[in-house]
Amino acid sequence: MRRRLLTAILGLAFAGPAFAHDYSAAALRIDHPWTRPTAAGAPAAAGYMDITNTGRTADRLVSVTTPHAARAEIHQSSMEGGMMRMKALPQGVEIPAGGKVSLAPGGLHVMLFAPKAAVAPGDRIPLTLTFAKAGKVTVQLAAESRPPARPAAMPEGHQH
Ligand SMILES: [Cu+2]
Repeated sequence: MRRRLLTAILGLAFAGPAFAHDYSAAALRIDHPWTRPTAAGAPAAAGYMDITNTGRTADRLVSVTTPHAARAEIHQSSMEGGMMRMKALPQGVEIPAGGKVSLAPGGLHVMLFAPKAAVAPGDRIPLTLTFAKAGKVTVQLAAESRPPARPAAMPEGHQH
């Protein structure tokens, strides 16, 4: 009972949509994971964040899971012949020693297929990241309405 109350209070404290939030796992820091609001029945959504490795050895983001979607994958978007394309990265993404990897619109991202519910601004979606060395860390994607990085680029969620 007491635990439930504490959880509720913490939930309120972190409810602000623009609240900067970060997580750490071993030598890794994960800054401000976010996603865009999505309508009910949307085929896909994308998740973004910065991952910094403060350690002396490289790590690797090997997989992602979420109870919010039927399936989650690590993707890379790129321009090919003037078209935005994306592919899954089954080997994941290396996080170099002392380096930072940004998952951002138009580049690397987490793809969430068949989201199970609509997402409104301010909502939080749990996402578990599995790293080769740092292990598992569950972050909350904050739903924020942000303009696309490039006006000509379609949001990742609309390309599947
Ligand atoms: Cu994608």
